[in-house]
Amino acid sequence: MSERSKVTIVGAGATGATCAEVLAQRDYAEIVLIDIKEGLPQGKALDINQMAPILGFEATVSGTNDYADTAGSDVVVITAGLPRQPGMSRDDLVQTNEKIVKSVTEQTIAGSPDAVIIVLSNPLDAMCHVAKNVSGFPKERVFGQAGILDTARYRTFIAWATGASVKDVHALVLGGHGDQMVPLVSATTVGGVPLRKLVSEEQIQSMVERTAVGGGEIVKLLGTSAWYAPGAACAQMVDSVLLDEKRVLPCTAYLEGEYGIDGLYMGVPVKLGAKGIEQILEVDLDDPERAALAKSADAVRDVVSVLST
Ligand code: 2OP
Repeated sequence: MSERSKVTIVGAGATGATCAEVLAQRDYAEIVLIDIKEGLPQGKALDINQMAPILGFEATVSGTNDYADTAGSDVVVITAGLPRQPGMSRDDLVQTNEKIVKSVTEQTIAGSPDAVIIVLSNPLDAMCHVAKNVSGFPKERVFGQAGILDTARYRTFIAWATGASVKDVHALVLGGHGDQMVPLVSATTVGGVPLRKLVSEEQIQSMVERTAVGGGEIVKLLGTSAWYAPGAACAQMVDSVLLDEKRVLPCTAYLEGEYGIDGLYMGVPVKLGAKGIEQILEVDLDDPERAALAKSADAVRDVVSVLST
């Protein structure tokens, strides 16, 4: 009987497998990769396990098509669903992915009623609503990954523009995981120095715009959605929960009045620990940022309104 925490990753596509690979290398969890496609999770799990002797971690990943094997999970990561193809917005996926997220949520919570659920499937904000409504779990235990990825894109562009280490770029992207997301320029610093002191307003605007369409830029290049950074972002959230790290990270959380938004999943900074979301933090926004966040909330509401769950 393993003493390790148990993480189930639903969907053994590129994002789910990347999340499993990054988590396996952290070496503290038992990881179950599940997919409807026979052979896919088993094959990827075997391949990741065979990295273990080379990279020096324990081989604790299993692949399955049977939800019984996921029972007793501490965290469930939902990556299942169709990815975007060129010309598609994330919102174009809503009806197909709603059915998939509904079904996998029902099947995973049956054996893992106390799990924390982390959603990655798109359209992300709406799929968080589906997972919460279907599971009936408290909002602290159902949330989504988007802000870490969006912020990582923004931080990368800033590191390139300033020639500084990406480690010293501190930033925050709020809002829905769509083209109306809100990179908070007022809260962006490089080694504590405000971004506006380092680069021109024109450069900042171009980085903000590139961040907002950052997922689409990769879809155009690859013909499908990104997976390395999304998988790693999700693993960072799993770490913070299972290691009770209390990291303050931008995550998609159910808001009930915070930021003036009620009854909607949106990206905001939260403290993540063993209980899931332990606190939602509110930062001061300037007027344009507040207006942009309201616009982003409207865009998320439009997608949520077509859900039947
Ligand atoms: C992205 O932004 C997959 O939505 C994800 O790349």
